[in-house]
Amino acid sequence: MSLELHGHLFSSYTWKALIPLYANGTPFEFRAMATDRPLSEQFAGKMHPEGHIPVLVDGESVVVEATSIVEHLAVHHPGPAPLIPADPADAVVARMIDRVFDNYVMGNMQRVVSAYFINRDKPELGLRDTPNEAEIAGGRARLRQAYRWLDSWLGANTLPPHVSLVTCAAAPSLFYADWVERIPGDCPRVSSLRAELLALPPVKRCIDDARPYRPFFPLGAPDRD
Ligand SMILES: N[C@@H](CCC(=O)N[C@@H](CS)C(=O)NCC(=O)O)C(=O)O
Repeated sequence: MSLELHGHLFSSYTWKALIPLYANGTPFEFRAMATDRPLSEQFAGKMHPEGHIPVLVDGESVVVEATSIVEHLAVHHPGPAPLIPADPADAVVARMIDRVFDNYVMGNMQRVVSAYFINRDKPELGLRDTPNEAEIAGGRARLRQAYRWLDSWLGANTLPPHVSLVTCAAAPSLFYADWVERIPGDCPRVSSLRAELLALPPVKRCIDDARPYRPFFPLGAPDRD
């Protein structure tokens, strides 16, 4: 049965779906979205309720939402990477931390990036002459709040072994969030986690494949990572 992932190599949520595929050596075809026309006019955009990527097509099944793609892969294409912890109580914690990374790290990183676009739902329309400073300040403040919460949580809890749902959520969100608002020195556990994640082979592959697109990062990509 054929497996297709529709997305873009620079898209953080596409990485979230690529990481488990790479970690388990799952064969699939990557379908790159065109960036010069609305996503809503392309296959993946028509499949998702709000026209987002990634979208996984597994035979007759269309799976939207990156977390659900990871869950789908765990059930239908299992491999050596323990995507969802076997212990139900540990799985609940992994899902909770997945939500924290998506809602409060990825979400606030995207909030800042979106402040540079004319229309956040239509990135193909290009960048604003003047970014929305209130949105940038608000997103950055929330990121600092999320880093502090995570640092404290990591001090009292242990993450599941890599590569899990948490890895898939944490790697792209911390990768890009740190470009938007650097992880402060008083959050050493979050900094260490980011470094550890970036060194994992499936994450490194996402980072390297996305390198050619760095000039498109609206804030300017830093000269590191
Ligand atoms: N809740 C979605 C969010 C996906 C998302 O925000 N994708 C971004 C790319 S990283 C997107 O499609 N942006 C294009 C747009 O909003 O038109 C998920 O978890 O898959």
